[in-house]
Amino acid sequence: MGTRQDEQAGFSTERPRERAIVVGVNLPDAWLGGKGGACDLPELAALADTAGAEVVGRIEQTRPKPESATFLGSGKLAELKEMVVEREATLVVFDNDLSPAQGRNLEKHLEVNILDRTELILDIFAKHASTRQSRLQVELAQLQYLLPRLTRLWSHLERQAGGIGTRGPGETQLETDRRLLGRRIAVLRNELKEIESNRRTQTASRDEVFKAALIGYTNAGKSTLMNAITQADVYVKDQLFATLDATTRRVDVDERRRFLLTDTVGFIRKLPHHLVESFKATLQEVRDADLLVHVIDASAEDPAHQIASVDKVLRELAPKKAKAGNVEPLQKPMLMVFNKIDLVDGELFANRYGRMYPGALFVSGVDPAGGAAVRDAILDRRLGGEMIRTVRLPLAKLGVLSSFHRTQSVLEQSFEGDFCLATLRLSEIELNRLLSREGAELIADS
Ligand SMILES: Nc1nc2c(ncn2[C@@H]2O[C@H](COP(=O)(O)OP(=O)(O)OP(=O)(O)O)[C@@H](O)[C@H]2O)c(=O)[nH]1
Ligand SMILES: [Mg+2]
Repeated sequence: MGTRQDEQAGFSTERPRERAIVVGVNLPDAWLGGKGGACDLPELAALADTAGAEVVGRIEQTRPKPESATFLGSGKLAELKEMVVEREATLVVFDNDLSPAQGRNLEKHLEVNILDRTELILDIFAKHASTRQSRLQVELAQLQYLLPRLTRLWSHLERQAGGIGTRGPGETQLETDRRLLGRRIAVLRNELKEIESNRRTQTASRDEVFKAALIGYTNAGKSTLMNAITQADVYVKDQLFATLDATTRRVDVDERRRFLLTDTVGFIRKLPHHLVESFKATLQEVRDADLLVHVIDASAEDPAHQIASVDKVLRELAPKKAKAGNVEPLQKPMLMVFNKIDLVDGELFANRYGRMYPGALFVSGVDPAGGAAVRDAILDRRLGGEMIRTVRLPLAKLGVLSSFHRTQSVLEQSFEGDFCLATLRLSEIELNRLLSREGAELIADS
């Protein structure tokens, strides 16, 4: 694949595309403490396509648990082998994470490269990283992922140098041992720390300015909205993880109506943990934001599923102060923006999701009016201000909290006799409504 610079300059540096078969095993949700769940082959195919492969086949299986040696059962494995030969596949990609041994066994049996979802995503990140910071972050994530898998990597690279999944750390690391890898990891961490502290010094002066960050599932249209609102020239493309670096621009309507807007890396279902860890510096912009603008692709097959995936990544970003196992989302005001509304029946969609997400916007980022609506809503939030308050609510009124739950605005909740104590993120209007109409009582000191 050519780089984006090549692409923008009109060069073509394409090498023959790998021919990939995508494979997924649906497991019960609870398998291995929540690591199971249904697979998503259309999304995996989109990832493979973004990585530069041509998808030539799909295989899906439902099992109570994976086969320990080969993940797939023997019947499906035989079917896969046949498909590999028949369609001249050069690569098999699994939606599930494989253990090093499973990967090795599958490679031996199928005689093609095997990648799992994590490796594929890491590969796309490696290909899209264009700044020093994002390159270091990707390398760090790759090394951490590869460290326990070194033996498999050896055989993997002996067979095919330069294919998908072999980009990145490259041959030099191959010749090193674990100790050297460990040292490289430490060096990368230090360099990233330095970049981060420089960024902090540079942005310290921006501290009093209101900051909004565009977040959301990959390909939802964050960069499109960024460009519409700020006239920035951020890279927009119909592919996954087009954006890896945070871009911040000032929006200045007048003295009072001004804020900083940041566009950042997209999230995805099962975003590899190592990536979230290494991208903490980039994602610091999200943590620093006063307002999260959550962009959702209204034309996605299941927007609610994407919202849930984004919330899950946000929980990983939340400060670790809380008790173990705590799953609080990042405690920030959030503006929900359903984008690409031009691709769906807008009225029907807004009716349905407007009820679930009060205060949400329904826009099209490719229409200038869409950008203006989001900009004005950010300004409204900035000037209107949300607050965090604790209320005591009769149990019989618990239902009124459902809309707060849906927008991740219930920050804490506990029960006391016939009452519920809820710490909510809400506007003055919502608070007044709870107090005057729902029999809620404001708890002092909150
Ligand atoms: N029809 C339509 N297409 C849109 C809209 N907004 C964005 N797109 C298209 O959707 C694709 C993805 O847009 P991006 O702005 O790159 O999405 P992103 O959220 O920044 O994606 P990543 O950076 O890859 O995570 C592009 O092809 C856009 O042209 C919209 O409102 N309507
Ligand atoms: Mg983007």
